[in-house]
Amino acid sequence: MIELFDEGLHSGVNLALKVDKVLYREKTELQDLMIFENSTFGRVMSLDGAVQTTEKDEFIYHEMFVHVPLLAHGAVRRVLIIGGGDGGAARQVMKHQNVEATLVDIDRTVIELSQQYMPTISGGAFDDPRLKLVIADGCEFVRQSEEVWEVIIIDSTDPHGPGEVLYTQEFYADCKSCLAEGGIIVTQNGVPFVQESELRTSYDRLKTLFTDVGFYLAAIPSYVGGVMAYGWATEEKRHRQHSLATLAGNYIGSGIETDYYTPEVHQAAFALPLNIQKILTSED
Ligand code: AG3
Repeated sequence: MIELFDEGLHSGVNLALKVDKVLYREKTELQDLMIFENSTFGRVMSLDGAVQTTEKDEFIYHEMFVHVPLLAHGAVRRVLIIGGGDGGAARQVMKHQNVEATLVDIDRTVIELSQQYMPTISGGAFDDPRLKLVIADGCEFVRQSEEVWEVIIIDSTDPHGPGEVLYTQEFYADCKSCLAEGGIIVTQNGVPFVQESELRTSYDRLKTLFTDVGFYLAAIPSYVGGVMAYGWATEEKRHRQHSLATLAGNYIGSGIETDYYTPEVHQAAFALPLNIQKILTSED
């Protein structure tokens, strides 16, 4: 009998993945976590029935999450990652020399199991002395922290369950107070085609707080429904207007190696198709 992982994240469309082998399954006090093997995606991690990351396509998600803000900013020394317990974003951040990061995740189990079952995703980032790990509620952390960071990456689950608070106005405001001058916040903002209202809600909330708010796109094969949107919020408009030459200079200067990111892809990712623009501007 073929076992199927049936995502059920959205009401009208379901992602079904063949489960070749279940490697781990546990309901922690926080989340229902499963790691299984699939012939297309390699090892897959799901939380509360939603695919979080897979060995084969995580590079797209994490490269775009990290290198777009870091290379747009151009002078990042300190990065804060909220969530991201699989270590994928951390690994991309660690590619940048002279950058240190703090990763705050609420669930230690996610970190431990990712390292055990999907070690290529963090690729040793958790052993890097430049990465500081904090097990805590991201909301509490930014509310209380007096430190500042040039880039804050909100690598959360979708806005249901424990991740929901990471989409509130209060949380965004607390993040803003942890941003260095000219800093950038990037968020995981779902797949617009199937999560219209989530995109619009984040946009409206961020707009009340930041001068420049936008989204950029990438298609993540294991996220059903088309391209996903990353939120972008900053007081420094110029970070979104760099020429290709500037981005290429920053990319080459950083010395990082990538498999998806290029300066051209970076620039193009900010072009929003009309249907997505309309989600942001419609009056209802
Ligand atoms: N965070 C994003 C999960 C999005 C899930 N959505 C979906 N399957 N459509 C994942 C954490 C990766 N570091």
